[in-house]
Amino acid sequence: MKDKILLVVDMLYDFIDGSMACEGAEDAVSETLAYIRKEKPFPILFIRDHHPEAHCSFAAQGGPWPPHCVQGTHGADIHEALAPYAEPEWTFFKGEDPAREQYSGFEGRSEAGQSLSEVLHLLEAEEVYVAGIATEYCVRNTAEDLLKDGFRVSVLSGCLAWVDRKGHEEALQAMAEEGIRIL
Ligand code: VGL
Ligand code: ZN
Repeated sequence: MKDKILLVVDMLYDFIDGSMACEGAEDAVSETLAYIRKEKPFPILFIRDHHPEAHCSFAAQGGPWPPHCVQGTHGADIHEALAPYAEPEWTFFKGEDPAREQYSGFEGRSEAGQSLSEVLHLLEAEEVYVAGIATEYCVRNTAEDLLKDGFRVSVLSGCLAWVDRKGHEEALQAMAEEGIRIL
């Protein structure tokens, strides 16, 4: 049987206990770790929000968010429980252009310059399991792009955290209607 491919979206300190701490984040990390130990997915791909200091999404530049996931800071790091699973060839950085908001992991690039779509096609992926933060933003945008790119998408609802609970529930509902499996 083919291995399960897991995509872990933005499980970074600023979204867990930092400037944009999301509701449910600690549980999302421990549930993701439990999923990894139980299901042994392979490979595990990671998305990392990775902003320059004066990014357009920050309030000082007129954006909606406090500064977060600034390149080179602790807040931009993957949670230490998950970091050992992150391989450079399967880690995609997004939000590096100071002038563009990028919620979808599809806009990210690995160190070697590959996109998530490129790597998933090379892996001959059919289905992708998704865990991450925040449900309403990066998780939803990434899951929708996966679906548009032809993959079956299963979102692990126990492995999510959110900015706003109502927004989280609405996003789950919308994804389900679009054909994304909510597990
Ligand atoms: C995200 C807000 C700002 C996300 C990233 O990854 O969901 N949300 N930057
Ligand atoms: Zn961001």
